Amino acid sequence: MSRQPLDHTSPDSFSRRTFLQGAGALLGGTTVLASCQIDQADPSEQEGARHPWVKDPSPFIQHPTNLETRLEDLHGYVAPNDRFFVRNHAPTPRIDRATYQLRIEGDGVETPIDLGYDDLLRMSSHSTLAYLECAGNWRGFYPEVYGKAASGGQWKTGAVGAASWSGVSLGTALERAGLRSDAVAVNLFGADEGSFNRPMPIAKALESDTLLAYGMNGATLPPDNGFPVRAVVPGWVGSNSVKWVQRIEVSRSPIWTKNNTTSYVLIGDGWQADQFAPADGGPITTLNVKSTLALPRPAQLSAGLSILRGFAYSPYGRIRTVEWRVDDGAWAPARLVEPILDRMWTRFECDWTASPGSYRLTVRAVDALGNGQPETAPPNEKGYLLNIPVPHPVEVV
Ligand SMILES: Nc1nc2c(c(=O)[nH]1)N[C@H]1C(S)=C(S)[C@@H](COP(=O)(O)O)O[C@H]1N2
Ligand SMILES: [Mo]
Repeated sequence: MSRQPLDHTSPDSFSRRTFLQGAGALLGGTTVLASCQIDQADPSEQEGARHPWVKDPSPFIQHPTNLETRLEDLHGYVAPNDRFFVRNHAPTPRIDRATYQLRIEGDGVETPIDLGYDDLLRMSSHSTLAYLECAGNWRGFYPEVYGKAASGGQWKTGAVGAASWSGVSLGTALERAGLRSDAVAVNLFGADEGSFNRPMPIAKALESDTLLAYGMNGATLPPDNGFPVRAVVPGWVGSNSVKWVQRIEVSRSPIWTKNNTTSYVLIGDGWQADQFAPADGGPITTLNVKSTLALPRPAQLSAGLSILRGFAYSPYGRIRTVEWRVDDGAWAPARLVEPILDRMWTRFECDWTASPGSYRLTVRAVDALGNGQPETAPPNEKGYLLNIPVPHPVEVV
């Protein structure tokens, strides 16, 4: 298997490349770039049919079909695979990689093709570090922010995770089928019940970091996170990162499906809908800037000095500043922890000497382009993309 040079076109590419070369140490000694190191054991053989997921759910906040990460459990740069959140619309399908086939078809390609798992492993590999976040992350704060719950999973802050992903650039796979120059949209379908799918425009599909990934943090993709092959669409809402991809449709006309007309759209006063027909509202694509403390909610701390930790992230560029404050006090800068890369989360720390009492701690972030978190924003029916800073309750004893 050839090891390809990284192909990053962003201005941050140099430091990202430097980081990737040193990433083995941070990721527990595995070499993230060499896809030939992918563990050959078949995770689909594991036990676990009792749950709609396969991984041990005990470290997570459990929702009916979803597993929410406890951010306070993360102590490294990436979220380990056994702590990475799971968002499932249907139970995790068990797929045998020996018989797995990925179909690429549609009027946007010259020749429909089928690719097996080994075909993908033999293609040029591409790795990237990126965070994934569910559009509904923080939805559980709707009652305290807007006085009313929004429909959907009541996530707090743990429907987000960062990982190193390895696989094949989606564009490289599409080229195998003879991508037509007049193709405009790509839809990816999962092998789960209901065949979860969400389209994206061809330009996003052809970004080199838009992947068909088979590796995660130097290991084989876990079943719950998409084994054998998932999409990774950095910077875009998690729903575009379709798991268990088994069919790709390339089209010469825009594609409208449930997941860009009635779901994953912004509906409500203050959100323009008319211009998005046939969708009920604007389909959400790019994520937004957020920051959060990595503490249980509510948190309990001992009086004296605490080093508070957290994560800040932006889909647009690197995090430039994180600020924090106690109750309605003055904002103070938090300390950013290297590495600080675009499309990854950045860890931050705040030193806090506190005496016993009840407090509300708030954090807010700004990225290198000046994007930050708003003081106010209109709610939307499905509770997507909330990024108003929400105070974190802390009890000091
Ligand atoms: N096939 C399939 N892909 C899917 C989903 C799904 O239910 N089925 N959920 C999507 C959503 S809404 C999110 S947020 C991400 C979550 O990825 P994860 O479960 O690996 O954290 O997967 C996306 N891909
Ligand atoms: Mo999601």
